[in-house]
Amino acid sequence: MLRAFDVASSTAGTILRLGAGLSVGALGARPEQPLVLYEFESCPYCRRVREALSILDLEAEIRPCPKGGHRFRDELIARGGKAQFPYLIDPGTGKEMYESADIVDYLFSRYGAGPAPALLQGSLPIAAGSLASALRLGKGTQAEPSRAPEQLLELWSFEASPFCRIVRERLCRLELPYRLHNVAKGSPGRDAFVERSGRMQVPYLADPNTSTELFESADIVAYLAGTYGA
Ligand SMILES: N[C@@H](CCC(=O)N[C@@H](CS)C(=O)NCC(=O)O)C(=O)O
Repeated sequence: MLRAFDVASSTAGTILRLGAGLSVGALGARPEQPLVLYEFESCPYCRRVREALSILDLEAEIRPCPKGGHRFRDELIARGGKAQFPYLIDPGTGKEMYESADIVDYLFSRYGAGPAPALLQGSLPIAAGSLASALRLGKGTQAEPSRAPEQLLELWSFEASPFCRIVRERLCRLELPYRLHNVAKGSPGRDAFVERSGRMQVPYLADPNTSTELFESADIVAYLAGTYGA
């Protein structure tokens, strides 16, 4: 029953956002180095940026900053001067910035082939994203005690997937940093992913710390809680 509500409320969030981040759009140049994003899952401004990453088929190192957490929040305050999310770093160009609208514009101008779609612009994505997060009853908001991994975890995902969201929420709450491989519909990265994992299904987690790789959101969530939850 709980699981059914979990999936239904996550799916409702995707519908509220009209499927943003389901498919890739027109792509431009690729980053020289992976992007870095400080964010937390339930933040509607962060969601808008994650949607852009999926549409533009961009990978990023995610540094989760849930409320009450310190692992990356403190790092961001030291770096950028304030606890405001999202914050993007593009190591290949040296650009760093707050403000989701500016980040989305930057990503589309640098790595897209035209302006950001209307779906990501203005206040509507923020209103709909806030409602979507409310339906999730605050999951992906508050930090939980956890052990820090030595090496980055890796997650194959795309923003609109209800099952991927459930996993990203848990990674967020446990403040577990990960390399986000976006493989939305139409992603050129899908072939390489299938070659590695054996089938086209996300979420898929790889944890180099324990040499574990697994499908299935419920199994991944249980694995993360059991391995890194304190
Ligand atoms: N105008 C900013 C607003 C960002 C914003 O208000 N983010 C909230 C989270 S949704 C925040 O950083 N709150 C501080 C905190 O969580 O401690 C943007 O579009 O990026």
